[in-house]
Amino acid sequence: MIIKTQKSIPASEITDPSVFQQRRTIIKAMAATMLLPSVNTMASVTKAKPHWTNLTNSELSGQFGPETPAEISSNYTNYYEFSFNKEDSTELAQNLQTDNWSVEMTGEIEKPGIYHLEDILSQQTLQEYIYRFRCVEAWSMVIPWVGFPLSAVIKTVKPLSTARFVKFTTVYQPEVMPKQRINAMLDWPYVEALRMDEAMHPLTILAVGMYGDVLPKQNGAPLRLVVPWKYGFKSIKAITKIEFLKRGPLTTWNQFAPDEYGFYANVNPSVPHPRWSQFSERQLGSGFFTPRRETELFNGYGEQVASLYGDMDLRHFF
Ligand SMILES: Nc1nc2c(c(=O)[nH]1)N[C@H]1C(S)=C(S)[C@@H](COP(=O)(O)O)O[C@H]1N2
Ligand SMILES: [Mo]
Repeated sequence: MIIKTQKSIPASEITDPSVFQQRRTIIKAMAATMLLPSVNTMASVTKAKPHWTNLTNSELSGQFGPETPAEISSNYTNYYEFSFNKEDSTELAQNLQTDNWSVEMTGEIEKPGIYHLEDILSQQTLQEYIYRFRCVEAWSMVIPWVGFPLSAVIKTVKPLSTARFVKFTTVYQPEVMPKQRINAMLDWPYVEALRMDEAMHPLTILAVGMYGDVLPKQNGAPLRLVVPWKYGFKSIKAITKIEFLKRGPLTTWNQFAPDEYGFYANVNPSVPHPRWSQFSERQLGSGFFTPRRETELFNGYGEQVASLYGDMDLRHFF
């Protein structure tokens, strides 16, 4: 997000000593091998090993031309629990504890409980989903996610007819997520939500990887939401809780600035953000002279999702 007011941040929050140490080690390693200290070499130091081979490509994948290079999408991230700066989470997020992950599912369902991620995954078929991704800040990417439909998990917990909204909560680890320790700006933990029919839509996936590898921690490991027709802030990272509710809950960005970040957050070039236009987008990783792309309604997924919104006034329900 582009922040309106930013409180001053104590110096101790800016660089955690262990991260500083890690950075020095990386710099030393680079110096030793005479590599240029570029973003690319930083990524190759921390990159996860290839994890999945033989993934099938989902029929929902689009033909969009070049994917955004992984070096860019994993080193330019929005992860406010770690930093308000897009480059810092690459290192800071490595401290996140993602072992033995579980997801609590509660609320209006027949089978509430705490589910181990491994058990959830053992029931799902992973596929590759090549999707456009559009941030509300007017930049975009094309990402090959690895994941499975959210609807497939929802079916296993047997929602009641009273379940009308699905709320997602990010992990709370203030010991390693520096911004969760200071009460600047946002309320923690990060929360997002979808209407039940949006959550059940086949385009809505839970991702565990990208580019055939496990998700980098800074991109939301071990489990994140991806809703390609909505602005990126809906695609919540590091999910530990999924609740099925009768009423729509408050969500992090909507609560912070309701006039700037709507609950629906459907990509829409004709509804500007109060402080900038949404008419076009900068394509991350494209050349300097590449023109901006004209933003499409529902990020180009209108054929699949427009019917979810019937004759709703998309200016009012933005
Ligand atoms: N928990 C959490 N989830 C989050 C965010 C965040 O700060 N915290 N940022 C959101 C925003 S604004 C965007 S654009 C996407 C960015 O995903 P990426 O960093 O993997 O590109 O994650 C979204 N999910
Ligand atoms: Mo975003």
